Amino acid sequence: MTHQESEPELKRFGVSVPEDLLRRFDKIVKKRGYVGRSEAIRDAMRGFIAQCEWESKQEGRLATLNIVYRHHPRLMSDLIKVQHSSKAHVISTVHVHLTHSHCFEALTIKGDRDDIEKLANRIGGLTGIEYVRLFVFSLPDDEDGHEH
Ligand code: NI
Repeated sequence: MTHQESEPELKRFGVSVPEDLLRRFDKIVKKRGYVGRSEAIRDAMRGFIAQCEWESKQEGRLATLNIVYRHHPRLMSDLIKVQHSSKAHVISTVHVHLTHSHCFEALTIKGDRDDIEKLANRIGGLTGIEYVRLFVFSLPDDEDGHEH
């Protein structure tokens, strides 16, 4: 019986890279103690693939949106309206009264990527918002809560 993690068949391929890039790569290969370039390239490819797959995934996204604004009753009411009408869910809000006139908020948002981006853009477009920064994470499949 072979173990499921038995050696997969290896394919060889040629790669052309600038000398400087190879030199910098080799330095890291040595520093990190890889057996050789091949092992380091396999590792880099796995990381690259995982990143690309996560980036293209639409569902199960978690994001933080940081905003700074000059508080005003009109803006406060707009902020609430926009959040209530969004398909993405704001699951927590941390509010900090920054100065006499300014507030900082960190919103944690869950939803599909497009819905999160739409919400961030709508908030960013409100009059009185002075700073917006969105950071989107991907959730690993096993923590998605549902399967497809
Ligand atoms: Ni405030």
